[in-house]
Amino acid sequence: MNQKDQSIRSMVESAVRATKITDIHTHLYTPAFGGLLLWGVDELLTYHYLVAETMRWVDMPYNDFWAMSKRDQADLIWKTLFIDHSPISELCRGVLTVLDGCGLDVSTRNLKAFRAYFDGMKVEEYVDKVFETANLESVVMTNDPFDDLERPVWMKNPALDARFHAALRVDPLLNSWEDAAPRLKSWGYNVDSGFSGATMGEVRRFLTDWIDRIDALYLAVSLPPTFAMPEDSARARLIEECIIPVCREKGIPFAMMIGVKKLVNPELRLAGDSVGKGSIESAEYLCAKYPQNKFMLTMLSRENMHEMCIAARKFRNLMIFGCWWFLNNPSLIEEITRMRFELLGESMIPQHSDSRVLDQLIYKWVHSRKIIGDVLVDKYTDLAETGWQVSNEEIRRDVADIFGRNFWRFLER
Ligand code: FIX
Ligand code: ZN
Repeated sequence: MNQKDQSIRSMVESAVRATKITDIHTHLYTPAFGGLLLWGVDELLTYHYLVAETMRWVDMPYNDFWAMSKRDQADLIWKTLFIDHSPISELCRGVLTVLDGCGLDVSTRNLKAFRAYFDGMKVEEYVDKVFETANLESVVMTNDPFDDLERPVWMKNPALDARFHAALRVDPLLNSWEDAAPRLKSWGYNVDSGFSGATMGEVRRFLTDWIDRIDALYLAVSLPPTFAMPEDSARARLIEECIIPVCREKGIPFAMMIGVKKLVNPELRLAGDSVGKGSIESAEYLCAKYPQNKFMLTMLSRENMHEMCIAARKFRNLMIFGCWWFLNNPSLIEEITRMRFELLGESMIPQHSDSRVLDQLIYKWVHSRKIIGDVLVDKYTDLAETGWQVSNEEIRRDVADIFGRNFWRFLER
C-alpha cells in the first residue's frame, strides 16, 4: 500500500472510530421503562435471531422451548450454537464481540463467568459503558402507544435519559385498523371502524397527542411486501388522510419499513417473521404526491436495494436508511453501502442497529463501522487516483454526515 493510500486508510479509520453515531432505529428503552430495557448475556443469547438459528439444530417442540426459563433457554442456545457448532453466524459472532468489548476473556468460553460480570452490573452504569464502547451520541427508540406495557409508562410522563429519543410507531393503527379502532375509542377518541363521523379528525388528534407526548422525531410503520399506494383500503385512507397531514403539520418524517412477512412460522413468535420484495412504486407515489412531506425508507429485501437508491435520486424528500434485519450481515452491508455511495454519494444514512438488547449496540456498530470504513477507503482511493486529494477535515465532515448529521438535517428541513 503506497504512502498516499496508507494516509487515506489511517484518516478514514480515525474518523470512523472517533465519530459519535446517532442510531436512528432501535427497540431499546431508557432505564425509566424498567424491564422493557433488555440487557446482559442471557438476553443477548435469547435474542430472537439466535432462537431461530438454534431451533434449526434441535428437535424439541417449540412450546417446550418457550416453557423453559430464560437462563435454560440461554444455556441451550450457548451449547447448540457456540459449543456444539462454531459460532460463525453474524449474530453469534456479535455476542462474542460484545463480551470482548466488555473486557471479558472469550477464549475461556466460561458462560458462568460472563453471567457473573453482568450480575454485578447496575443498568445505569451499563448504559454508560455501552454508549462509550459503541461511541454513540444517541439512539432513537421505537415507541408503540398500543403496547400495554409501554403506554402506562408514557402516561406517567417519565424522566428520559437525553441520549434516548422517541419515534412513534403505528403498526396496529395502519395494519390492523379493525382492532385498533375500538382501542382508540376506549382511550377517548371518537372513532368508528367504518370511518364515519369525526373518525379521521380523531385519528389525527390521537397522532398529534402522541407525537407531542413522546416528542417523536419521526412517525414509523413496518409494512408487508404487499403494501401498495394508492389503494382502496383502510391503511391507504389512514396514511393519506391522517399520517401525511399530521406529519406535514408537525414537520416530521413518515418512516416506512417495507417487506416484512409477519409470522410465517408463528411458533417462533418474534423470530417467526420473514421477508418479501416490496413495491418501490408505493414510496415513489407518496414522495411525488406529497413534496411538502419528508419520507424515510428502509426495505427488507436485498432485491429492493437498487431501486431504493434510484428512488432516492429522484426525490430529495426521501431519505433511505439502514441495512435492515436480514440485510444486517457483513456481505450485504458491504454490497449495499458500495451501491449507495456510488449512486447517492453521502446523501443517505448507511446504517441503523435495530438493537433490541442494549449490549447489541456494541457489536452492531463495531462490525458496521469496519465495513463502512473499508468502503470509504476504496472510494477516497478512487478519487486519489484521479489526482483529487481529500483532506482529513473533509473525511471527518463526510463521516459525521453519514453517521448522524444527515438525519438531524433531514429532520430540520
Ligand atoms: O419492525 C421492526 O422494527 C423490526 O426491526 C423488528 O420487528 C424485528 O423484530 C427486529 O428487531 C429486527 O432486527
Ligand atoms: Zn426494528
